[in-house]
Formats: sequence, structure tokens, C-alpha cells
Amino acid sequence: MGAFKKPHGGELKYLYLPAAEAEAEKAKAKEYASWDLTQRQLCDLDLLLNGAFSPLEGFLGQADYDSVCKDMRLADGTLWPIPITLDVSEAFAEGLSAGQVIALRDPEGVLIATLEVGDVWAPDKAVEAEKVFGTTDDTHPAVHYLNTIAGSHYVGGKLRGVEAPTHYDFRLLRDTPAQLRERFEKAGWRKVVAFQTRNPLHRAHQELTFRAAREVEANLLIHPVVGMTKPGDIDHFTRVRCYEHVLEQYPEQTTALSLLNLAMRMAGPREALWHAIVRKNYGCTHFIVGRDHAGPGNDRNGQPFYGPYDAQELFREHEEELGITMVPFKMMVYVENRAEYLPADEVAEGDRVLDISGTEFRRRLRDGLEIPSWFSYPKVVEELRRAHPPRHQQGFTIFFTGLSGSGKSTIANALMVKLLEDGRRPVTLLDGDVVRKHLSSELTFSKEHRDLNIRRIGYVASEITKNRGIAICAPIAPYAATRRQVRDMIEPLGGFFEVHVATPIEVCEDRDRKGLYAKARAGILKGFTGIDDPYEVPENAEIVIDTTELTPDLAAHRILITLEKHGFLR
Ligand code: PPS
Repeated sequence: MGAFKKPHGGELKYLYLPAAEAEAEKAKAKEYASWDLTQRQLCDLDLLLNGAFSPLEGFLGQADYDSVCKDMRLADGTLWPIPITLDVSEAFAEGLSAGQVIALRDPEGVLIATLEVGDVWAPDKAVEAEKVFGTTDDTHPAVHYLNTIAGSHYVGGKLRGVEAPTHYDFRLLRDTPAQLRERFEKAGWRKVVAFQTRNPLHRAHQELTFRAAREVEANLLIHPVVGMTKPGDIDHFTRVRCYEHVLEQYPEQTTALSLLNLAMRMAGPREALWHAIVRKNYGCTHFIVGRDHAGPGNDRNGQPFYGPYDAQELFREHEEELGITMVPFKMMVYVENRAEYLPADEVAEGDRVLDISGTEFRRRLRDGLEIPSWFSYPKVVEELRRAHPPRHQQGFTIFFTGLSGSGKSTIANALMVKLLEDGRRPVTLLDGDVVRKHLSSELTFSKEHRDLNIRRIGYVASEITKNRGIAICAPIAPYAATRRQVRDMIEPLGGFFEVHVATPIEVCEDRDRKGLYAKARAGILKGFTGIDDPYEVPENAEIVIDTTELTPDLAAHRILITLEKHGFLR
């Protein structure tokens, strides 16, 4: 008799301490140096501790990190495609030494785990970007994250789990790998095909996943990512409500839904392997890989970062070692004359194929246009419409940037008055000077403080935008990366328009309303933007205005026209 091959994955590294030891660790941790985890780190830690990232037992040390970046393998040769690192600030790293234990806390200060410090090092981020993501172009979300959000140092070390991160939402849909394996065992599911997604599901996805499962005679796990996805994606609350509606479309007892608290990197082919390893840990035997799996979109020249089937190819090369079988995704299209979905390669000549692209779907949602029932389920569309009202009901931010004296405040004021006259949304003006008085009075004009100032403005504007109001911001905001952070914060919540007030410095200096340029030239005022402090000219501003040529009234009018053109006013 052949050896019995046990389904549902290999050994799991469950890193939580038993209850009594966890209590003791909690008491000791009061003395430890503490690191407040970022959202991404909290996701990584969650999956490290619950075994989803088995065989990892902690954040990578330097030898593993180098080897993962270079060869997609841990130092011992085990296949592992994505570096899972704990990034910290230089100041925090400086205080650490090998063997020391540190406390890892969530944003509320709850102790999640302790880490025994192994290596502390400053990674070469350009090398990491090139090796792992195949590019140093920071239009790639993970490269952007690495360069501008992640700390400068990494800390590797083994973890001891104390308390699982709390999730208040959709609790019944969250499972650890052990729980999901047990569910499969209990249900008698010997083969399970997992479907990874970060988007709402429509009919084509339902058809595709159902067919995939039928083809390999497996049950189906819808396993959407609810940790961090691509900036700009539909929020997970809305998506999960949609998934629950779609679940009703499968025959009973064939399909399960479970949420995965993963922080995606959008690393295409490498990410596909990572996703597969995680799904194997969750007890799945098969994994669906489609076109452009975990694709980050296009680079700054409009070219895709990865080929559409690179992920499938890389998977195929490592399929045996991965120990989970790929089910390649077949494009499903709707054939109108047959009133059914078919794989694109089964469409006959003369068939009428209907399609709505992702972009077209978003446009219809945005403009409140009809979405046909062959495309999606009415309940799904209803959820999406509720969460994403048409643009004329969404909030937006107008973010002015430009030199002192360029005319930002004057145009911002004119614009505010015109929007108040329109009267359909509340308006808040966050002018540079006013913010510095009320919100940032303790800040200087150092780079750190300017960035902090802009992030504060961005935060307030994002809240206003989320709640469907209008925020007009008018700081200098001299640094491109910080402006980009603000954009990323706001764009998923509503409109974001960067207005570069590009009045030449000679004109600003000539005006010198506050006499600051004179003081700066005389060396009395140090670090003045444009004189002895940098201003990084925006490359992608939605609107560029030079007030030498345009009155504030006309400038404000131009902005209103742009808003109208994009559907935010009507
Ligand atoms: S920043 O860089 O975005 O945080 O600057 P901001 O908050 O917009 O503040 C700019 C206003 O502060 C005055 N001021 C200076 N500006 C630039 N550099 C230095 N060193 C400086 N010191 C004071 C100046 O009046 C700016 O106002 P505006 O409205 O831009 O003229």
C-alpha cells in the first residue's frame, strides 16, 4: 500500500506562548524597550504568530534577508520569496543589542509579542527593491513604501506571541491556519482550491472559481485579503459584505469564505509564490493564479512591471517544491447569445461577447450609471453604490503647493468663497499660516517638522474628504514624497487635486508681502524655501497656475472648471 499523503499542509509554527507563560512575559515586558507596530508590521506579525508564514519563526535576520532578496530562499535553502522584516527608526535601532528582548505593541499599546533581538542592520533598500520587486521605480507601491514609509533599519529575531491582535470586525470569518485546517477536516474536504482576491467579486469570478473547483474536483475557499492591499482599492468592509452575497451563489456546502489579514506587496510573480505558501499553511491543496497576479499596475513610463503570465510561469517552475498545485486562471467572458459565461478560448465564431472592464465598471459606479445584471449581482452593486456614491456626492481635497508669496492663500480664499456660494458641501480652509497657528504652533521649518506639518494637514483633510466635505489646503509643502503620502491618504476616500502655484520665485520675491524674502537674503531668516531651503517642483499636479498671468478670480474659476469636468460639481 502506498504511503498515505496527508492533506492540509505541513507542520505549522504556532508562535503563541501558553497562557501562563504569556502572563509572565507580559509582566516582564514592562521593563523592555517597546516598539509601536505599524499597520503593515501588525499584519505581518499576526500571520507570523498564527503560523500562516510557517516555517518562519520571527522577523528575518540578515543572512535570511540577504538570501531571500537574492535567491528567494532562506539561508537554509527553504523557498521563501518575500522578505518579512521589522523596520524601525535609526534612533530605536541604535539602542538595541543582540540578545536583548523588546516588546512589540499595537497602536493602543497592547503587547502582542516579544522579540529576541538577533541582527540589527541598515539594509540597502535600492538592492532590496531591485531584487525583490525587479525595479527601483517608486510608482511601484512596495518600492514607494520601502523608500518613504519603512524605517531605515531592520531588526531580526525570534518571536514569542503573547496576545493575538484584536479584530473587531467579521470575527466569525477570521481563522488561524489550524482552525481552517480543522474546518476542512471536519467537513471532509480533502481537496481545497483557494482563490485570492483584493477586489469585489462579480459573476465572472463566481463562474471562474466554481469551474476551477469542479475541474480539480475540489471544494473552494474564497480567501480575500483584508489586511493591506493596493492603495486606492475598495475598503475591506464593503468587499466582505459583497463576498457574503456572492457566497449565496455557490451550491451549499461546497464553498467557504475566510478572511486573510495579509499585507500585500503587489510583488507579482514572487507574491504569487508567497500567497501559495500561505494558502498551503491554511490547508489548501490548490491555488488559482490568474492573469497579472498581485500586479502593481504600470511603471512611470506606462509599462507593466511584470508580464501578465510571469506569475504562472514562476509558479510552474517551483510547483513541486511548493507542494500546492496551481490552477491557472482562465479568462471568463459573457456570451450574450448563449446567455452564459465561458472561458475566452471556448468562444465560437459569431458569438457575441460582452465585457465591462474594471475601469468602465468604476466609471459607471462613479457616474451613477446602470450596471447590467449579467455583469454583477444586484446586491453586490447595491453595496458598492452605497460605499461609493457618484462623484458629485463625494468629498474632495484641493491641495495647493508653492513658494511663499506665490498666491496660494489668495486663490484658496477665492475658491473657498465660490464653493460656499455653491453651498452643497461644507468647506474647510487649512491655510499654511493658519495651520501653523492652530495645529502646528510648536513646529519649526526643519525638514522633519515641515513633513510633520504636512502630514497633519493631510490627516485632517483626509477626514474631511472621507466625510464628504471639501478641504482646501494651502501650505508650501516643499517635499514631493510627503505630498505623495498625503495624496495616497486621501485618494481612496474621495477627490484629490494638487494645484501647483508655480509663480516664479523672482515674482514672489518682488512681491515680498511679509518682508520675509528680504530677511532671508540678508541672512536673518535661515532655511527659507526657495532661497536656502529646497522646493521640489511637482511633476504630476492636476493644475498648474502662474499668478503672474492669472488673477485669483480666474485661477479659482479654472479649478472649479476642473472639478466640474471630473464630476465633483454639477
Ligand atoms: S511648510 O514648509 O509647508 O511646512 O510651510 P507652511 O506651513 O506652509 O508655512 C509657510 C509660511 O511660514 C512663513 N515662514 C516660512 N516659509 C518658508 N520657509 C521658512 N523658513 C519660513 N519661516 C516662516 C511664510 O510666511 C509662509 O507663508 P506663505 O503663506 O507660504 O507665504
